[in-house]
Amino acid sequence: MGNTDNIYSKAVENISGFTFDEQVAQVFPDMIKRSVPGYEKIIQTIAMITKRCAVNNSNLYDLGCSLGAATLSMRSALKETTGCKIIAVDNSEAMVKRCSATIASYRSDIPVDVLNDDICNIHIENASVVVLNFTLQFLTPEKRLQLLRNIYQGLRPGGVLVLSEKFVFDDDPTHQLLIDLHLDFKRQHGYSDLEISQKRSSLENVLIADTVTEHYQRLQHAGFKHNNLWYQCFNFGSIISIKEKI
Ligand code: GEK
Repeated sequence: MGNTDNIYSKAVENISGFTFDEQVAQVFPDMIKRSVPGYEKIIQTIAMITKRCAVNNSNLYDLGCSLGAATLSMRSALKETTGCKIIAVDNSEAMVKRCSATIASYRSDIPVDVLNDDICNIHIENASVVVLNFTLQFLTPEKRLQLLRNIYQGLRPGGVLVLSEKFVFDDDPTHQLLIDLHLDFKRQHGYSDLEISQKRSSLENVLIADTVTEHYQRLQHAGFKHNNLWYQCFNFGSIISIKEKI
């Protein structure tokens, strides 16, 4: 059993900006399942996408890997391929330490490199599958396009990017309703109104969400011509982007 997230359960006078430190890493699996509607569905489906899209002798990337849930999902789907390698990257030392230990504890012949680095510094090459599962939203908006360009350049023809994000909506009533449904989801999963509001303050200016249209436009600027939502629950969802075959 993992640890329960009660980081924001007591009232704090000055809420500081959210960071992926040791305290967060300790409770992360519980936190993300209780905070992100559809998280487990997306992790499971990453295995299905991998099974269909990974090709022999290619690289797979998990950018902003946290504890490696998407890496493990991809690795479970690579049994019929040869010569594949997974590169998992996170700039939180606490996450990377735990991620490496978790990955090493499962037996597999598929190599995984876990790197403690900024995903903006990573050279993507010979990639068949790239996963950005709820990570792009934590980059400053100016860095997002360059990262997507790097990913597009490093993908093989026919390769795919799975981009999962929290969204905002231009249409006000839709935006408000989907946010309220997300808050209900968190309450249903045992978070108090105090926890919800303190977490929201800590994420302000740290998690900057875009509209689905802004994502499509940025993906197109980066080179991707084939972009579509494959999953959405309330204000969270996942886009699949395909690099054209030659
Ligand atoms: C999962 N994908 O379980 N470079 C590297 N890592 C970064 C950067 C950066 N510039 N910015 C943020 N991170 C995971 C969940 S969590 C999503 C991803 C969430 C890392 C950060 O340290 C954290 O581990 C992760 O991105 C975001 O499928 O907590 O909402």
